[in-house]
Amino acid sequence: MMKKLLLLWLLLPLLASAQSITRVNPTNWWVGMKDPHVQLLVYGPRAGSLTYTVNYPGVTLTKASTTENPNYAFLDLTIGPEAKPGQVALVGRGGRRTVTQKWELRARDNRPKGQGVTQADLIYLAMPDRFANGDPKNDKFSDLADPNADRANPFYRHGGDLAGAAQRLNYLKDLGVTAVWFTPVIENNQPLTNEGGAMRSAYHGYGFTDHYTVDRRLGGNEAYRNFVQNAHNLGLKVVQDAVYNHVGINHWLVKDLPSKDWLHQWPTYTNTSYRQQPITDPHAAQIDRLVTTDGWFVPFLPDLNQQNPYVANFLIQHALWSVEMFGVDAWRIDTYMYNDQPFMNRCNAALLAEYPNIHIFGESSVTSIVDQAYYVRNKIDFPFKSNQPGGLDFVLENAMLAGLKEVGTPAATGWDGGAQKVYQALAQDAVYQDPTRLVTFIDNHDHNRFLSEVGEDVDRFKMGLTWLLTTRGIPSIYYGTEILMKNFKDPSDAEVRRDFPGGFPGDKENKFTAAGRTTAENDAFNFVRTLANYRKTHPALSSGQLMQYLPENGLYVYFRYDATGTVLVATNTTDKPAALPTARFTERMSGFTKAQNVLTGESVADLSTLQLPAKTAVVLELGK
Ligand SMILES: [Ca+2]
Ligand SMILES: [Ca+2]
Repeated sequence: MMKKLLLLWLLLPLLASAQSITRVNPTNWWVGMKDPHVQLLVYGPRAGSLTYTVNYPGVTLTKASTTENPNYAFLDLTIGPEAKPGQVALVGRGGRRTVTQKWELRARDNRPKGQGVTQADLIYLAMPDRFANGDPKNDKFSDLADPNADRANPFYRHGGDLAGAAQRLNYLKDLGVTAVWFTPVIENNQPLTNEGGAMRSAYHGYGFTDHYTVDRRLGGNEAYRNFVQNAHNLGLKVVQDAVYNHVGINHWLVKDLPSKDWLHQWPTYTNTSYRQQPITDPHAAQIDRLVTTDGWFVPFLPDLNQQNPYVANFLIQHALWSVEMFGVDAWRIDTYMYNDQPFMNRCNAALLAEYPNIHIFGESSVTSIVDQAYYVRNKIDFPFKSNQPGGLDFVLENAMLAGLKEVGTPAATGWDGGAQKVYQALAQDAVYQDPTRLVTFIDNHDHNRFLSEVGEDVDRFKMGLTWLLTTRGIPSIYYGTEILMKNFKDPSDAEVRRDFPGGFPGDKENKFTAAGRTTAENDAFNFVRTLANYRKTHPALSSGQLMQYLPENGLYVYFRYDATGTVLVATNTTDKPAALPTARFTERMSGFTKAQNVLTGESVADLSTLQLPAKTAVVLELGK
């Protein structure tokens, strides 16, 4: 017995240093992908010191590479057309030791995926932690870096999850929503971090710690797959929120970096300046560009070096894997302008090659048309040409909010006042290859809630929603806007990320039902529902052309039209009723003799003069 123990004691250091494989990313792949190549990131104690072979029909190991960290190997595989689904054995040999790791090749399923979103869609943005809690058992886990959940604390997790959201899909469908976009669902096993003097959880989801795991507090991979399937069954699409720019400081790759240049390293901590101009400025200094793109977003979100080819492959493959595994339809990209733009083009091209209909729209929080155009397919002679099909339209959001704040004031009739701001933003659409692919919005999880932005003025609120749901672009609304949720980001962004009332066990009010909403909330909900459902069935709004007329005297008129119909939107931004002769609009109105008010259902028998109530946008379907 003593001898055996002694032997074990002598062997222990050898066993501890034995090579092994503990992770392979991607965690699986598929046969029959258009691009037959995949690069496996293989991790484990001294996994990089093994010599690898793969003996599987149709699968070829074309290259094995290592980095300065002996715990990593990178295996380039080619999956030939003859390869069948099954368990591929990755065999690593080192001295007398042989390590075998199984890695799965699956058959592709024929469920819908990568369907894309167009102007025919209405996207609903929700934070899953704050929307609905379907499973209180997964609210918190004691083995995670942040073991807390507490709805009384605005900065902690509140327990919302994918099961809860799935239970509300019928609510969204009834509202007229056609696509759901969640803030990221991928694991954020981050500790509480000090932001602005308060300890905060990563409930927003923007600090990934394991790309291949959906956060178990949201229900994990299975719940996400189920959510997408349930959404598809109801005819709704799903948008995934992707983050390439950074990861969480607790990401397993960051804890044992494959190479120092996996991240952007600076002599001392360097934050991004958050400045947009150095990227497009032809006069910019190189250092200003570098700080914008390679500076860290915040100290606990390390900035990825996408010029490192292993990093690039890791991120691109994860994007493909996510669409194939979960069946998502569109791809929203966080902090688009802080990424390496040639990398972004490669990533977009890879997604579009595999899923030609998928829509990709990034977040570039900019204030000028030129800067916004830079990050999408454009017609400007920039030295770098983006291939991104869409983007979030921050410029139009700014214009709408600024214009709406002047509605009902003397400024509404000023030279650049009120609706002029919206008109002028849209008048510059010539810079885009296709402005209809921009995703439009009037609030989101990072901005003040829309109702508060417009001074809780319901007329302005309805006018803004009317513009959003009838002008060009793919509209998106932020959860709770339809039930008059309000607040400024004061004292913090938690104020615009409050729980949806009725989504959580024990809630006193349930605003998912008409009975649980106040009269005013039902009025807002029904307003959105009417327009959202109308645009679903009227191609003039969902795919028609836009023609806008120069606003005059605070009155702004535009048309959406195609061969099947014409919709007129006339906005009176002044505080007095107006009678607007229509002779000026003959180019679009000729031949039409009557109209139906889409919002009120009223018939309009005389189109020669439009009667426009104060502070109101009238939507008319023209008839002959
Ligand atoms: Ca939960
Ligand atoms: Ca960056």
